[in-house]
Amino acid sequence: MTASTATEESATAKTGGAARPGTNPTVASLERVRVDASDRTLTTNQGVPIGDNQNTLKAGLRGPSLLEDFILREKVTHFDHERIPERIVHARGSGAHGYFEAYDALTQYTRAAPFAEKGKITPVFVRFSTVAGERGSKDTARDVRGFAVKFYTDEGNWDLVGNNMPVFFIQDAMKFPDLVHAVKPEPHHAMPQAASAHDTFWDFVSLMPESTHMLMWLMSDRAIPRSFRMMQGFGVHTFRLVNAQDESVFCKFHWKPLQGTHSLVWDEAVKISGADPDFHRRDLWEAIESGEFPEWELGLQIFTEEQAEGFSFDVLDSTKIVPEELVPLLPVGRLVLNRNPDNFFAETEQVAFCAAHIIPGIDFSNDPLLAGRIHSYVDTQITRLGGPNFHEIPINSPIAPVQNNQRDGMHRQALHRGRVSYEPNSLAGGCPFQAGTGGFVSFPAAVAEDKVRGKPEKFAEHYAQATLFFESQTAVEKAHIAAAFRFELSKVGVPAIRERMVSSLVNVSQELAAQVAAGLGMAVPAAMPRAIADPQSPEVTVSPALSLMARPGECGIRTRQIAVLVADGVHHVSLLALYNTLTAAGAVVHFVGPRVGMFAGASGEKIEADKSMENAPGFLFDALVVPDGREAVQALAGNGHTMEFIKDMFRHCKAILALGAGRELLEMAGIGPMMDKDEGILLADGADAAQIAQAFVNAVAAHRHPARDSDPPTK
Ligand code: HDE
Repeated sequence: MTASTATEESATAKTGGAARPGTNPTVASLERVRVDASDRTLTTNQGVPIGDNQNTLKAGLRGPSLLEDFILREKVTHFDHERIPERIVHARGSGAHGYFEAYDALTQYTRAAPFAEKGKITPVFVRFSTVAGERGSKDTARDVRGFAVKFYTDEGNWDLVGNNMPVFFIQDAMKFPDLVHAVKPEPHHAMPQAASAHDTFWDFVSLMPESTHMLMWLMSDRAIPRSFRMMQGFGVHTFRLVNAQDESVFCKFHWKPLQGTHSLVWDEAVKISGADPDFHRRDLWEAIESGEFPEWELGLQIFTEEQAEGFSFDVLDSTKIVPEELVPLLPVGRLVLNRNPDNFFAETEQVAFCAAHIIPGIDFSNDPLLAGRIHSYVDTQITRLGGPNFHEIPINSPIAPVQNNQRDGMHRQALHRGRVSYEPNSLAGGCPFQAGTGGFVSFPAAVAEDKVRGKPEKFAEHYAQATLFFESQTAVEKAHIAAAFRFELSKVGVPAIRERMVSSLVNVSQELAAQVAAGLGMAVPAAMPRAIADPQSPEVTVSPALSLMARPGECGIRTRQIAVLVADGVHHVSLLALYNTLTAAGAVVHFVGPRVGMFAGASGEKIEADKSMENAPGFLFDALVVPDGREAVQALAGNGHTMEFIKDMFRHCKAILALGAGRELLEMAGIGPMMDKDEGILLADGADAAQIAQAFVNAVAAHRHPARDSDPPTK
């Protein structure tokens, strides 16, 4: 590889294909740190070639090991220090490279570089995460998901460090350590891992009515997404946009997935966490590897300070949304993730998102939760990444040139030349100069008040938007919320905590409180006293945008995982016809057998199972095909896994197609009585597989068939 092609390759790598070689100072540094194991001699960290990497240096073959073995000692010492502190929250995650493309210039509102002109491309790195679990925990825990985007803009790095829910538990950063201590494993026995279903969490939130709105989101199916690729993202806080004329508007950021918004159901999430704890991480990785690049549309809610003053809620309160019916979304661009990291540790683990990283054209609001974040992120990286120079780690280094007089510190990479490291100076011709109004200038929002600790009045209204959320859900979603409260509170050991929480829910919805109370075998308590007696009436009382099921998006079946059961004697021809239609529609079809490997079709054809019912249980798939072929059906009927496989598919409301004799397996699984009533169950003769294929595609595209949900509110 020549020097110039090496540079070009790594430029493309860093930017997901969008960089212009030669304009990116990080490219050279990346090239220096990127290591390709092929074709190289094994060396020590000092570059000394190693002759023997198998044996310790000893005094004789059976003699004692020698202290002078610097090769062994360097290797083991480095190994001893391979782990760094994990993130205190959001420890478990997955990242990918990509780009953001602006639909149009947004200069009317902001001078921020990514929105400067139509079609502008800005490289990004995105990390998705769970919040409470440790690094080695599971993906499908009930939890908030982080959705953090680092834009490598021409004017420096902008980090939009958001979540998949638009509100938060608390209104003020002062309460964040308390919240995190409450949700993390209880300190005396360090349990439970990656779960909010325990006493300390519910003790805290039931004493903090401001968290009620967020609890509704957390107990909804949004907390168990089907995929990182199928969840929304939100900036949560109100931000400011500032244009070149120094005019400012308020703004909320929304990411909408083009893959649709889909979730798991609880029983499925629990089972997946055992069979594949890496379910979401694998899904993201495999989609990108196969060229199915996930996309999101960025939408902005833009409103003026004057408008905000008239709202029934305070836009500085992160426990409140701005309903889309009040301020509609303005679509401004798209995010595409098109390259997996080369190295998980170097990139996904070492990436340092900071809520303080903003650029000219973006500014903070006075949200008191945001203020704490501006401090916290830089501070935590200093411990986590070992010092103040974490911005020099390649994944964190900006594309825009970095020039200032900060010097030294742990792990400094830059080689500053010359003797000037101060400003003003004459010895370096005054460089580097400050940019004046061309640089970042804080929006001059007026401040003239007494120093106080307290909250504005509208912050005291805690329930109107929790009610809005609940009332905007479909019946199935409401049932899932009630079931989630029931489950979580049933894990709480102290009855007074359960009761306090249900008394708070009475203020959200009598219907919800009654269902949760019934599920816990208790009477509905009196409503918790409210902090504010006569709040302003909300502008919006039902918002379809808050329901996942009301607006899942029309996304077909691309990347959907479909299990086709096989065994010796399977009717091969019908499966081939189906396979062709499903894969043409973008689905990923897996042949799943009693074991992996080759099976013989009814007419002797070979069919290979890439998965077995043992290594890939039914709940890992989005849909099921039960095959025709008498001998195969008998073999499957005799296998202990088959019934559970089918039952889980049915229980989780997924599309099922049974061909010919395969119908008997559905009957054996006890779903015979539902067969003719459920639009998610399709039956056809093996010979008619090609004809039914499109109907099956439509049934899979519906994601789920909740009419058969076993936990509706009315039963
Ligand atoms: Fe974070 N948060 N947070 N947070 N947060 C961290 O930073 C913090 C909050 C969010 O993929 C930490 O590098 C405080 C809201 C994401 O690396 C830490 C407060 C939102 C990520 C931290 C909040 C978030 C973090 C831990 C209240 C949604 C993962 C490790 C004042 C808008 C980023 C780290 C990644 C990570 C502090 C509240 C999102 C300790 C003090 C609200 C997505 O700095």
